[in-house]
This record gives sequence, structure tokens and C-alpha cells, in this order.
Amino acid sequence: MAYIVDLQASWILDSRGLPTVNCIAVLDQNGKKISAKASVPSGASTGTYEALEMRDGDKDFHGKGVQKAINNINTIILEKVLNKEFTSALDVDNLILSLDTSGNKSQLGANAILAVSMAVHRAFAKMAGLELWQYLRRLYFSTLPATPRFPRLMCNVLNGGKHADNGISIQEFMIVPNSGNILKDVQIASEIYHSLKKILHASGKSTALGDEGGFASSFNDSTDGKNNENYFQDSSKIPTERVLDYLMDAIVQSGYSQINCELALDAAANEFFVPEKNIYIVDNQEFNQTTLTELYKKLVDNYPLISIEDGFSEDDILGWQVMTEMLGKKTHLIGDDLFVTNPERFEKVGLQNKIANGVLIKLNQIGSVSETCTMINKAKDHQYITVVSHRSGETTDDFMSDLAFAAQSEFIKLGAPARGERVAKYNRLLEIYHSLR
Ligand code: 2PG
Ligand code: MG
Repeated sequence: MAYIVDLQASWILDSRGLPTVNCIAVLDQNGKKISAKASVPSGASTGTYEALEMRDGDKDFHGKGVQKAINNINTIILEKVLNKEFTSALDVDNLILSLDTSGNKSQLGANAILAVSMAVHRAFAKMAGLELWQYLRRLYFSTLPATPRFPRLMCNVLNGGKHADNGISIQEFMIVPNSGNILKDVQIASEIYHSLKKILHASGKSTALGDEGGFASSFNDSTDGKNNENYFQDSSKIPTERVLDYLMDAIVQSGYSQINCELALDAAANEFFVPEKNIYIVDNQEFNQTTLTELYKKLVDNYPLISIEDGFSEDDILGWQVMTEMLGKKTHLIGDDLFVTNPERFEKVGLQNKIANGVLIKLNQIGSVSETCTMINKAKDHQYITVVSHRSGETTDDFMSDLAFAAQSEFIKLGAPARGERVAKYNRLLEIYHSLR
């Protein structure tokens, strides 16, 4: 039992240099004060059905200010929780969630609610003398086996779509190390990332970084092969395939093979769907539901591609059905914009239509820790795998690493092993690993 004696919200900058909500929660247990802070991430390729991220829309920060959300914490939320006694962070979540009856958190802002929720979970963990992951395990995942199990890493080493200006349609090209040991997996990710940099450089490509720390090189040009004949442009291949060739080469040049490291994609298909025509435009070619599924099948057949996220747009149930039927037994098909970490939407869209076989988990899509954990448990109940995920706009907050470990999520998607806000997540996993030994 503890009292909340203060909530202090303020803005800090995220990895895109835009403001985001930071919150400090202060608990009092028998006169002993415990405080913890948390900050929330922000997406660029957001799904229509996500909870509302409250932005001010005025002249400050080009409309991206978060002062309203901050005020909601410092006034409305604080007033309701101040000097009230709570038995757990879940109790606090329940109270805060009851304050916003909009259904999509548009009254208080998902960024306001989540910042409090995360900070309060951290503070309660501290109060109990537990690591955050231990507290989350106890509160939400107590039926999981006690044996520690780390998630496999999905490391976005080449950025496209909305996260880069390189004209590549697919948003994320990820390597997925497979050593069975988190320490080695992080090493593999780092080594392949640096091999890829060398290969890109050798073939005259830019090694500038995209939003998630992966390279943002262009693959529409003819620079391939200028310096390195291995990368001579194969005109029968679309840029997406050529990127995958580079990734395979980086794996081999690091001394690994598809046994140690596989691949994953986030197509983020909302971004290249043309609703008026019901078509998808990938690398300047038009696809319908069948031909796009055939493209994915070709990629799965030709590369060690174990997961495709958002292969179709959020409302294209038919497309998802075609893809699930053809590929659902071969590869992970992850719903991100499709499910938006929302248990109700997962039920209505996923289970009823029998589409996808995995759920992407983003704390800020639903806007509270407890609802995120409900979504994870619901996915597990229905044999859907989970991928706990960062956002393209991040802070150095590493809450998601504790969450992925606590929930024994099959995967964690955390960007490239570079840039402070991304490596914070990798390093937290390493810290947990060492703390267990
Ligand atoms: C995604 C995410 C994270 P964003 O689409 O999965 O990689 O991107 O945060 O821009 O929605
Ligand atoms: Mg996605």
C-alpha cells in the first residue's frame, strides 16, 4: 500500500527532436518517499485506430507541443490520485483509465495517461524492492514459467517508408539473430550492422541513418557496382529484393549464415496502399491482394524471412485473409496498425476473421501499461506470438525491454544497435541478463 503524493509532468525532447511527455511519480509508504520517472515514445507511421496522442496544434513546436497533455497530468489526474492509497500500480491504472470515457483517450491524451502509468509502475516496483520486469511479471504474468526467457531481437538495420527519404516502399528491413543467447544475439546484431555499413560504403551508397538508426541508403539509383561488382544492379530485382541481398551479404561477411541470423520486414503497408484504387504501390509497381501476397511468398521462398509485419493495410481484411491463408503456416504475420495493441480490436478484427498470427505490442498505441499487458495475455491465450516494439520517435526510456522480458514475448523490435535511444533498449536487456547470473 502506498499513497501518491505527487506527479510532475514536463516535456523533454524525443529522438526526432520533438517534445514528448515525461512524468515523475512520487509515492509515500509509511513516510518513505519513492519516486520514478518515465517518458513516452511517438510514432510516425501511426494506425488510424491508435489511442489519441494529444498534441497542442498551436504555433509552438510546429503544432507538436504537448502542453495540454502535461496540464492534464498536473491538474486533472493529479487531483484524482493525490493522497489516495493504492495497493498496486494496477489500481492506479484503473482509476486513471476511468477518468477518460472517450474510448480512445482523447479527453486526457494517451501520452498523458501512459506517462503516469509507466512512472507509477516503476515507482511501485522500486517500493517493492523489485526490478521493473519482476514487478510486471508478478502483477500481470504470474502464470508464466519461472525459467528466464529472453525475446529474440528484431533489429532494423535499413530504414525505408516514412522513416527515411530514400524512396524504398518497405519501412523496415530487420535482422533477427538466432544464437539462443541474448549476449551473443546483441553481438551478432552489432557485427552485421557494421558489415552492412562497410558494404554500403564500398558500393557508393549513403550510410546516413533513418529514424530508427538503420541506414537510409537509396536503392533506386545505379550506384551499385560502381566500386564492387558483387552489387551490380540486377534489373530483374526490385529494390526490396536488392536490400535483402545486401543484408544477406552483411550476414555472410560477418561470418554468420542464415542459421545464426534470419530476416524480418515491417512493410507498414498503410503507407503504400492507394485506397481509391484498392491497390498497393511497392517500389513503383502496382499490386493487388493476390499479387502482393505472391511477392511476399517469393521473398519468403528466396530469403530466410521469418516475419512480415503489416503486409496489408489496417482495413484490408481480404488482403490479410489471402496472405494468412498462403503464408500463415510458414511465417509470422504480425499485426501492428491492424490491431493497435487493442484487445477489443484484436478480438473483432483478428480472431473473428482468423487473420495474422502475431501481435505487435506498443505501449502508446493503447496508452496504459495494464491494457498493454491484457493485450499480451490475450494474444498468448489465442496462440498468437507477440513482438514488443519501440516507436520511431523514442527517448532513452527502456521500459519496453523490461516488459518484453517480463512477458516472455517471443520477439522485441528495437531498431538498429546504434543511437542512444535505441541502444538504451539493447543495454537494458544486457543488464537484465547480467543481473541474473
Ligand atoms: C512501426 C513503428 C516502429 P512508427 O511501424 O512498427 O518501428 O514505426 O513508430 O513510426 O509507427
Ligand atoms: Mg509497424
